[in-house]
Amino acid sequence: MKSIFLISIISLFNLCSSGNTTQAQAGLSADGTTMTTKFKVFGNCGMCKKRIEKAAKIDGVTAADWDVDSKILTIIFDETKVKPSQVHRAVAAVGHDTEKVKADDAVYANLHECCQYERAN
Ligand SMILES: [Cu+2]
Repeated sequence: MKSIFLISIISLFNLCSSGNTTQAQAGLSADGTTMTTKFKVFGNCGMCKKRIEKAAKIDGVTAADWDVDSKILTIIFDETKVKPSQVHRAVAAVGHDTEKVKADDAVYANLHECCQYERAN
């Protein structure tokens, strides 16, 4: 009975320590090329979410998730293949301003009415 108790304590400890390791390495995979980054992309709705995520998935981007409430786009990408600045440009190209790249006015004007988010100017 005592050994079972000991084993469960040990496995509990292992669980905790593996959790800490994962946290310490956040953003960098074991091979050292996959990175995670987040940046703001302006938009309004679920249609924007689909458009933004589709545009963000350029070559080298393995995952893209845009949050409607926070307007934060999270991308997982291979840093040997693509730079975040390219993703900013790709998202702006479909009409959505990012925190670094502004979309073309004509492309913005072509967005669905409900997708025309408020712009600073
Ligand atoms: Cu929309």
